[in-house]
Amino acid sequence: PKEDAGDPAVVVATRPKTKRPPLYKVLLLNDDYTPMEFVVAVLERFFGMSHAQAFEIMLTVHKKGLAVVGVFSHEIAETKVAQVMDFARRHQHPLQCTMEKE
Ligand code: NFA
Repeated sequence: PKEDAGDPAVVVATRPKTKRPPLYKVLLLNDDYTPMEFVVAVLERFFGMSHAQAFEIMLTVHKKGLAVVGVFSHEIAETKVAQVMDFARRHQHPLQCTMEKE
């Protein structure tokens, strides 16, 4: 059988690898204590949502337990999570925000 190991006559076709970076979903989790208006404010402030959009997503989190609030590069997702967690902590609300690889 013909082998290509080191055979200078064999050329293997290659394609340039355009490896896209992995994306991360940022998730907001429901809890019993964080006020609805606070969650809406978070979604407006850190995720650029309109008030109507933010209210809709807040209700989804409230009813379903969680929702994806955005998809970002690893660095941006980490920043969003840190911003939300810090903002919630400063206001003494137990709101949780996490990220997971898409
Ligand atoms: N469940 C909270 C309440 O009834 C509202 C909430 C929504 C909290 C979304 C966290 C996330 N006050």
